[in-house]
Amino acid sequence: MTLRRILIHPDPRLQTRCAPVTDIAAVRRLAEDMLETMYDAPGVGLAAPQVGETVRLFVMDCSPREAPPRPLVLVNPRVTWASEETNTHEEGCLSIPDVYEEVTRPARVRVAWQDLDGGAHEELFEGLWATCAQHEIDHLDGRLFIDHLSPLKRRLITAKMKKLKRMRA
Ligand code: K1U
Ligand code: ZN
Repeated sequence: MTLRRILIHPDPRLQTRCAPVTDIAAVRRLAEDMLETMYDAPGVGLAAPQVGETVRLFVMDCSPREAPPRPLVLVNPRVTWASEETNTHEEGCLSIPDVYEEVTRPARVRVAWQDLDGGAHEELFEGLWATCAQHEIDHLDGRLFIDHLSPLKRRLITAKMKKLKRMRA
């Protein structure tokens, strides 16, 4: 397994609507690398465009530290139902380091996806799992959590990330 470099906003690959995965065998290695990269970061989720691959795949593990790990790989995920009740959660993003802002989203979502053997799954997520799944599906649609904020906050955060990228270059 290989650690992949995580892209920092702004980057056109983070603003791209990703293509469906058609050959699941071809993304097995990518998924393994993404899980390793997510745990190493550390993070609770990671979407393929964050490592430069614009395909509809994300990984997540929002299990509490004291619980056994539950690594999930979601290929071609889609929200099939969202609750009317909302939840406001502080979000971060591995592509926008050290920025945390509150975002309001549906409190519960049902998500359908394929696993790495092509098997079909559907599950109701709540709490951090629901927030993270929606954050990651946003990534697959070229949206970042800062797109849920005011234009002024978004501009300030984008300027901060441009400066960070210049310093790192
Ligand atoms: O997609 C990403 O950039 C990953 C992101 C997912 C996420 C976090 C919080 C709310 C919604 C979505 C992260 O994992 S940021 C890092 C983080 O939240 C975290 C890191 C270590 C332990 C626990 C959480
Ligand atoms: Zn993110």
